[in-house]
Amino acid sequence: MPANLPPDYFAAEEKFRTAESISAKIACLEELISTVPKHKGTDHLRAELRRKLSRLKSEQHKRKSVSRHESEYHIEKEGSGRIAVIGPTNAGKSSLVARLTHATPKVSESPFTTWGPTPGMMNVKDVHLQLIDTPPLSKDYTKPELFDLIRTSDLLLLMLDIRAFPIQQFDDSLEMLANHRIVAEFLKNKIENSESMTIIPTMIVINKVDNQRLQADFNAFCELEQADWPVIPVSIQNQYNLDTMGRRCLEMMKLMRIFSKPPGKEPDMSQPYVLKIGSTIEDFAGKVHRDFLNNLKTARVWGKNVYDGQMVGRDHILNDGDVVELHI
Ligand SMILES: Nc1nc2c(ncn2[C@@H]2O[C@H](COP(=O)(O)OP(=O)(O)OP(=O)(O)O)[C@@H](O)[C@H]2O)c(=O)[nH]1
Ligand SMILES: [Mg+2]
Repeated sequence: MPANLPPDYFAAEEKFRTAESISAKIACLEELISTVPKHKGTDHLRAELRRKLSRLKSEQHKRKSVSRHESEYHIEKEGSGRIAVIGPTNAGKSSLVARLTHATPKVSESPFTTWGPTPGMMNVKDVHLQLIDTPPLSKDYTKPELFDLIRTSDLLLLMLDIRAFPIQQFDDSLEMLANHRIVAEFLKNKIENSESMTIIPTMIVINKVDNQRLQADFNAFCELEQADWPVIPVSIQNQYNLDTMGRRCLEMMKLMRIFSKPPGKEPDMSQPYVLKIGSTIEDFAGKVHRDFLNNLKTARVWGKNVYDGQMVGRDHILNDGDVVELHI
């Protein structure tokens, strides 16, 4: 018997899919279960959702009971990817996280202000990315757990202060990472034994480029270093280049946004599905719902490399910003 699910179900499912913490997931799943009509055709689905709910609840319980012993560096992954903001003291790491998220890490002109990590959520073109403030990379003392946290990140923002010997800061930071077997992706062709290393995409963010003179210093830094790696000048104080930096984060994480259009309706442009660049219609269908993946007959796409509303097959490769209508 077909499930005949109401539109409320798909809206609630979307909320569940994008919920960012265990407690939010539990609340959304409870709402989702309440939208499923009770009849023979939905028995299986309701049982499956209830199983999922009980798994989430026991996970939440487990975390609560161990959290007192857990390191503060053990942070739950949320959003479409994790970015660690790392670098020497006073570079502006906490300022960046405070500016781009709702988190409120302490910012101060005195060195060694931050002693633990603080996660926040950054919104880039409606994609939610976890941005984590971290204590300074310091040769004198850095907790080993910081490197564990770095290893779990999808992207590193190595932040340096243009006014505080950035070349030295750059070399020292990369050396400290290498000592913990972590290598910026742009260096991967220059190292031996890369199999035993954790290689992570890394963008160098040069902060405090507040004026023209400091912009000239930034240009000189790039020239001296012959920078052929991802680097961007920013000023958190003046909000200079922060939007561009966010967009480059998405590019470096190889993420793209795909919008779903129900047949006969306008697409929902406020909530993209986030997929890896190179994903296909089939990957998208799998993200939307297993039913779409299993029963997909055809799809129509509006966007790049297609005519408006062009019919495409399962293996059509999507582009960032495409709108897709799935037909089952
Ligand atoms: N001029 C200028 N100052 C900035 C800018 N961004 C941050 N600062 C200042 O730099 C100082 C250090 O900022 P924080 O964000 O605390 O630096 P941090 O990297 O978190 O430092 P630690 O926690 O010690 O590692 C503060 O006084 C900030 O106000 C900027 O764009 N321009
Ligand atoms: Mg700080």
